[in-house]
Amino acid sequence: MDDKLKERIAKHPCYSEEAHHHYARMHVAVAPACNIQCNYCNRKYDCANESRPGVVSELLTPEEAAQKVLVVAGKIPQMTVLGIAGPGDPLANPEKTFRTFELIAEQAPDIKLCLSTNGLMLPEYVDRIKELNIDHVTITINMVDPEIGEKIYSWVHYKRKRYRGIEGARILHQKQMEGLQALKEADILCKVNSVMIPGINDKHLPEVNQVIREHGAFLHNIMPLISAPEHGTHFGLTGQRGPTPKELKALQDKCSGGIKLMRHCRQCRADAVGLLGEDRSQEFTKDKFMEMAPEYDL
Ligand code: CLF
Ligand code: SF4
Repeated sequence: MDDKLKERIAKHPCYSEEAHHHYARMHVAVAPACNIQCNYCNRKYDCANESRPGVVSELLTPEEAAQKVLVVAGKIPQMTVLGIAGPGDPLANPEKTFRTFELIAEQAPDIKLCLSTNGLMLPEYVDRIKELNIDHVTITINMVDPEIGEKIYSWVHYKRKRYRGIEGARILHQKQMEGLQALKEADILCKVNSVMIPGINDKHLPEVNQVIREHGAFLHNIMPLISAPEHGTHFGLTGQRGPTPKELKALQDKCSGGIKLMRHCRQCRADAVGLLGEDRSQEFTKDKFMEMAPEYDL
């Protein structure tokens, strides 16, 4: 890895395993809507692409979110990264997401901006992402074969139309690949998250690993499906199980020859605050952070 690249990831706790011991990230939950339906997600909870299923985050307006970031930055100096990862898909809520990033870039220019998306709308927004200096983007890619995709996604809502089954999976796949390519061309670092779903995409993920490597992804994070019947997801209700730690490790080992694999993901909440694995979100609920800094009036 060259020095310039090292510098770009040095303070990002997800992109650099080393950094996660010293630097913290926070998420702000500003993006409630979603444009696809993953079978492992229940919309009552946070986006399960980049978070722990079954968690409900406190939704904020962009102005409240910016205020929260300023308060947290004052209290946790190691907080170097602000991510938007839900509770729905950030790019299905472009106004709210980009307004939040703009406010933060104005008020706290040292904080790195990070975005996580299912990728459906990514090709439309790569220019905007570049303009705003968002240097880290995660796409959740669970398949590169729409026949597998149709078992993972029940529908995709694209340009005012809902597509079911393989048709929806095809559109999602195409947009994810275009988005990945566009990020590479714009020189934005891209991490890919994949949810490992035994019996559905577990044998297919080495191929996903290879394809994303060829398309220039920087890091691959294979996460286990967390499927509990009480979360009310399609997979939870149909008895789809998640992988055992041993199965997950075996798959990660199998994929470890190519691009770098992330193995320290903690499946955060859409309003996570603190070091990875540390949950300080309850210290900064809306009531609390509003009181901590009434002088910030955006
Ligand atoms: Fe957040 Fe995601 Fe950015 Fe990190 S989380 S938007 S890349 S700042 Fe990190 Fe959390 Fe794992 Fe995500 S540990 S769930 S990989
Ligand atoms: Fe749920 Fe996220 Fe999938 Fe949307 S992209 S259905 S919020 S897991």
